[in-house]
Amino acid sequence: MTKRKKAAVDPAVRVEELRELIRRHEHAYYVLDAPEVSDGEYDALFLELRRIEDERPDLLTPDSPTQRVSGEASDQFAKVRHRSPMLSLQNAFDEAEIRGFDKRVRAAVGDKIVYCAELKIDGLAISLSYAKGRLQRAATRGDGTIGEDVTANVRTIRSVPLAVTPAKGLPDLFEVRGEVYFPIAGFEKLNREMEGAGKARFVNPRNTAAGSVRQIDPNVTASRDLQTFMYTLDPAGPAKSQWDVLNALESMGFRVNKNRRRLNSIDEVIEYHAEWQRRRHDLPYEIDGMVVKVDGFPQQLELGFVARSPRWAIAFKYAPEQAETEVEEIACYVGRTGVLTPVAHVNPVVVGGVTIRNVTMHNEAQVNEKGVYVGARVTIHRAGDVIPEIVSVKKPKPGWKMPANCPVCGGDVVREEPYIAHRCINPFCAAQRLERLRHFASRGAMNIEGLGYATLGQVIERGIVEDPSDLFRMSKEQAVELEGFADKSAQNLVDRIAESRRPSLGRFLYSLGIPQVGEATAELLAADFGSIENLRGAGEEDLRRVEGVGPNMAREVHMYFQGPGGELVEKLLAAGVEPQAVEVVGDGPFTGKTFVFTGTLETMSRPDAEALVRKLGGKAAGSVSSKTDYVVAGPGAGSKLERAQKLKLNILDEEQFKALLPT
Ligand code: 1X8
Repeated sequence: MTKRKKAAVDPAVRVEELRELIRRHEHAYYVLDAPEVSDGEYDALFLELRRIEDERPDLLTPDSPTQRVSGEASDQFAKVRHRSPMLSLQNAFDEAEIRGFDKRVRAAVGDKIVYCAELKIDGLAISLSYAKGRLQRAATRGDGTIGEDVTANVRTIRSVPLAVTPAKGLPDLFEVRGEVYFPIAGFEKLNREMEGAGKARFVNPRNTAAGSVRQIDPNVTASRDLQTFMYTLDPAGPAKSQWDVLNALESMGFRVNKNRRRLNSIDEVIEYHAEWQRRRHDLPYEIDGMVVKVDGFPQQLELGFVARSPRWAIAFKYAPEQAETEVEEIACYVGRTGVLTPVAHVNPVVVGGVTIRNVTMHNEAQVNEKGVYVGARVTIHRAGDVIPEIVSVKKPKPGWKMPANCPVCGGDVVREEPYIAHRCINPFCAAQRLERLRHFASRGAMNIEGLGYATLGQVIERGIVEDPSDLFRMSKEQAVELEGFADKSAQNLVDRIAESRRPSLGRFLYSLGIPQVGEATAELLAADFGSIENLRGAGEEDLRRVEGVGPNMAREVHMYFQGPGGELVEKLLAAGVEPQAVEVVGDGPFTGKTFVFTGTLETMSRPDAEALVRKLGGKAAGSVSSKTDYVVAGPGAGSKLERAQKLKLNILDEEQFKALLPT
């Protein structure tokens, strides 16, 4: 589109035009997140500008958009003195402390207070010096008085304007301050690249942002997708409040965080802080609190400073989500299927407001990928209700090995290819038995209240219970002998077990603990097969037809019912457990009708036909009785057909069955 055929245009005019356009598009793209042109159009403008500048070096200026990457390496950062010290903030960690701040403020300047609340970005503070609207220098905070000159690097950050039109009333020289940060998505992408290249992961976005800004080679900084939020203007010019400053910065083209609010009381501040505590994980960057400032400059002036902190501002922090600690032991936990899970016991630390003592890892391979060992110093991350995780190890060392014997029963531990997991293969392992029982009784399964580890441990130890079916035979006399039980509680326990006897088929299936079958799969299987009899009779092929069931799962389910699992089901049914066949909610053309299929069908599988019946409101049963409404018989039909004929039931062939289906 931009062919170089512009003889009529004065290059000196054209470069200015191009710079203007490119700046506008960069601002729209990097600051406003609202691009006005395609990447291709932007690239074309950029290329045209670079070509003119190559031909006419006399037209090149340091604030040209082409000059973001200097390519020049500085091996050390020069020290620079800030125009005015870069302040640090006092912290408030809870409501009492923020109320204390409010009290001090009101004692000093009276009750008519407006607060300006802004998100506290977990980044790196920088100061940008402008002279007549041009970026002269960028510096890190350093000790607050003297920082490091990182101009070459900061110039590569696209949301930092190299040239601005100063707001009215600003002097020739002014400084803009704010935060450089690493967006979470970019951080994760970088870590994927590091992993792909076999290099160590970066620990967190904050450190990585700091490292990226302090790179020797600006090209590295340029490759890192850093971002900025600015919040201070010094001097502030005609602005009369922090709120004014933020708006002035925004209109000069700086990137300013939109999540800000002016609030009239500390209660509102606390509420706003709580709101962002809930929402913080929806943000594409990390925050570690909220900065609360007295909004009006006259009041800020009156409040003044203590040491290096303003008395008119405070950081109202959230619980840190990362902490360093030491691994004291790597133990193994045995699950209900015998899978061994490595657990790092660590020196207790508070992460994300919760004390962490144990961190679970997936398997041996993961322990070694991370290089975790006893004595390692590790960084733990825990965000929101997310499970804690070791994100990095100080001096990683691979070589940790799963024990060769189960830590609970001493049985053999093996790794069955293709699975990564190691398993204790002793089916009588006490740990597995306990976990299977606990799973059976759990909320999503049979939902038997009051059957926790302590009670189950006792009933196993006393030989009252070996498998779940034994629970239904436990007497009140046996229960009352258990530690912590008396007459009434023993009766309660027995009653609650009895009450659990009629679970839905889905819950029942889930409670069995079939390998790979979680709650969702259990429901799928229940909906498709409708009864435990149908499911037990299903072949691998039938199982694979269920949406969401893959070949591995089909094999596991099939094998489960062929082996000891089938026996357990028998025992449970014999003990009086009655899984409730799936009833279709709502009405359909087959509502109230029971079908039995026998023999082979030509155009559909039996499970599919049965699923269809259920979908249309009917029941698909496994055996013929006088309650059966229709028997659909195909070639090879045997005893079921005979019985149906004896009972004078409605017998259909496949064609007749299909004629009943709605079109
Ligand atoms: C630090 C930060 C401030 C703000 C946001 N994020 C930070 N990390 C803000 O005021 N919006 S102020 C500040 C400081 O003064 N040390």
